[in-house]
Amino acid sequence: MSTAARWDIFCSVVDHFGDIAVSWRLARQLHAEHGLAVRLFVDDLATFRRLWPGLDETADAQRILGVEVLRWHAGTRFDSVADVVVDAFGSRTPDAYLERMAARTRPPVWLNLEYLSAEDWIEDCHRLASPHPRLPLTRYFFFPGFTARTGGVLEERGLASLRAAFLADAAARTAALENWEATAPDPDAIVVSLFGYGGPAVGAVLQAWAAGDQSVCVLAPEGRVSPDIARFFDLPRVSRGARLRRGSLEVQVLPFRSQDDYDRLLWASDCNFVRGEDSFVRAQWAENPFVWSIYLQDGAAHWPKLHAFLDRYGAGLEPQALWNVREFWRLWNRGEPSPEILGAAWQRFWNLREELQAHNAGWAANLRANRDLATNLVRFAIERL
Ligand code: TRH
Repeated sequence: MSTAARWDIFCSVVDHFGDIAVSWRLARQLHAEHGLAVRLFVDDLATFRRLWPGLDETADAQRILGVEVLRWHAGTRFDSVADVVVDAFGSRTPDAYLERMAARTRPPVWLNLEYLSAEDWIEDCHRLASPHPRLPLTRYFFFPGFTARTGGVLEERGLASLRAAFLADAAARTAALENWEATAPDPDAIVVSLFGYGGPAVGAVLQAWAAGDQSVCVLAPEGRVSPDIARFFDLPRVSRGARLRRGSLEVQVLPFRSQDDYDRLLWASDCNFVRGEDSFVRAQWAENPFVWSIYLQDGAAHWPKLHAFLDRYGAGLEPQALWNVREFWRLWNRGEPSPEILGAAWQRFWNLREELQAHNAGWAANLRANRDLATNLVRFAIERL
């Protein structure tokens, strides 16, 4: 084992799934691909269990896929510190732990894993050192991102081959949809996976699809969009198993499944509506046309982030094509309530599907050239030990 063999990741779940989604993916990968002993401290096992149904919500300590998962609360006692310590997304390493870090002759490498962004400034802040105000410790900013001057994004080794094998095997698609409890969509339907934060744009796009000429089959895991689906179909609520039709539209409400299952849902769909951070990245690895619901931030800080991504991602597209993508994404994130406006923008977006599919393959190849986030973190840590 190397001197950077023991890693502790602290994950405080702020809301939704993104914090634990990324922390868990990272922890698994550090152990499976880099042979590291990883402890994942999490303050919300109930949310974690949604992504990993085998997890025991009541256990203070459990080992999953070789990762030691520990419940983290105010009374957590730390018997040891690791060689590398990661604060995921603003999680604060507890003071008692920091004191122990500082007491070591050679303090651990301490990393602040930041949120993903395509903005230029992150390249300047990536890898910057920030001294602790009191203790002899330095924390380094580590920014995931889309360029070679950032930490990259998470991608497990072999993911591309898994996807290629899935796409080459029609039976695998059928099996995946069955596993999601979905019934086979009409063969000529556009299959859309729908994951988002909900709001008036959901009803508007459903209306546009229902009124359109082309069949659309929406596969929607239960969650924030469910009330909007129910409202559209004049129902008090919808839950998994619901099959609803209006005009050219079919909506299937699915269960919420594991992260690995979710990848297969993205691969099996023609177009993916995703959100936040982790599903957004997975849609990029899926390479199908995708639409991003960005996580809303105070002071509308999410808009520059959305456009920064589109500027980078769309650099290789024809200007008119990029305009069409930007317009649909902008209206979707604005919560555009008019089915006519949103439907027309969707049509312009969907007319680009072949161009986008080809473009996304190139985009994924470029991301891969930056190396994956876990490998970049490991290299950075080794340099500093
Ligand atoms: O849940 P999110 O909205 O998380 C957000 C973002 O990360 C945001 O940036 C952050 O600030 C906020 O949390 C606190 O979206 P995200 O990041 O896509 O995470 C969702 C995870 O859920 C992702 O790993 C995919 C997974 N998932 C499943 O495992 N099964 C499912 O059925 C579905 C629909 C999703």
